[in-house]
Amino acid sequence: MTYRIDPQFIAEQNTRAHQQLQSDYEALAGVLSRRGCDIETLTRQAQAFAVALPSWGVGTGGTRFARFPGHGEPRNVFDKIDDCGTIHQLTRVTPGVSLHFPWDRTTDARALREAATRLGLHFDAVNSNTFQDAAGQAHSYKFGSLTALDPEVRAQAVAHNIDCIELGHALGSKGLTVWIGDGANFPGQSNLRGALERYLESMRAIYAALPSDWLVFIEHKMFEPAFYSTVISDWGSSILAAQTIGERCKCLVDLGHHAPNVNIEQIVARLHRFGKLGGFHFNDSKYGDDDLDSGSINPHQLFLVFNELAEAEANPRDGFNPSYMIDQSHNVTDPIESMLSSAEAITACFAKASLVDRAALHGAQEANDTMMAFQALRRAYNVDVAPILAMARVEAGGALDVLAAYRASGYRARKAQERKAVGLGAGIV
Ligand code: LRH
Ligand code: MN
Repeated sequence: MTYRIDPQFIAEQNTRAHQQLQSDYEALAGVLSRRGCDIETLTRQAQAFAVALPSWGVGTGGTRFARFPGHGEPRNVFDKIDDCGTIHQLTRVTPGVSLHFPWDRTTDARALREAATRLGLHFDAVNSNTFQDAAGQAHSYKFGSLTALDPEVRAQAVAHNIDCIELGHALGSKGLTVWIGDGANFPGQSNLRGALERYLESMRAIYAALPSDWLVFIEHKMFEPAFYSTVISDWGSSILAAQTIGERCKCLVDLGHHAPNVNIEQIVARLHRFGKLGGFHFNDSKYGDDDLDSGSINPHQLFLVFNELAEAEANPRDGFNPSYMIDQSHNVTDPIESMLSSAEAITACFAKASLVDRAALHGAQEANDTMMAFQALRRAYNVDVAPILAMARVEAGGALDVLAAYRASGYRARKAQERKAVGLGAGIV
């Protein structure tokens, strides 16, 4: 029997700080009611919010230079699910897990699905992987996968994606995320037009295999591993491909996949306008695809993204149901602590965006009152919503202070006992 944090322990931890929370909550309720906002409504909304965890995020990540694994690293997908279950037990906002194949391949989908269900988890979109050569693979992806010149390589990559759909289907997932590293390192190396045509041909074959209630997400990325050109390098390539491939092909925005200072919230507004906003990989970055903790570098940008999502939800285009997922690499922190902190940062930006006085914002916009339009956003951004998020968690059986409860539980030390030193890495290397 693997160690789980005792719900009674969490309740005892909460009791110690509940009085302080109650008074902070009532004080905030007063501030918000003077603004015509009902704190109970916001607390319900925060409770209903959900963001999925990346299975690869509970293992220590690394770079091409090195990876420094921590104690109690997950050894396999069942350990990863256990850790995701602990994050959801404390936050109550991370019921979904996004798996990556072949990293999370299992021969017993039923057992995995049952293990997830026992932990109150379900499987969000699955991720294919044609950016690495798996053991025993017939053809290498050195010169591309879905866009490779060799039709056998393309067929192998398409077959892998269809395999991911079948495994995901057995696990109850309803989506496939396709990110490929295909591109070139030298001018002239790749025929830029031909590569896109091969991409569209391969994606059509994957789309044809999609169950009728599934979506496929195209994830664009400016560079890396290719350093001169990437086949699906930006939102423009992604939306045109998605429009060409089909109705249930949508665009996924990984916040770290853009050049520094790109206006990502405007990309969100554009993708939504054309009915192609499929989902997100939340993280943060300062330079490249750093996969740092969400909101750790530029929390205001994350808030502005959620502000556009609130606008989109208020103006739905054939339904508004984007998939929210975290995609981070935890190289120097306890991965569980990073995801606890990131889930809080993401939910906080969602709650702050719900606090924007949209009538005041739109009124100021239509009056070209620049300062008051900006202030409508800033007033919401400046609200410390921590009491709302803590109350939402406590009322849902989670932890008032997720990091304090996690550390006090000794979960990591217990897992270090249970999971004697492992060889294989569970995080991104
Ligand atoms: C590519 C990416 C993609 C995943 C990988 C782990 O940079 O964001 O979403 O497949 O990271
Ligand atoms: Mn990603």
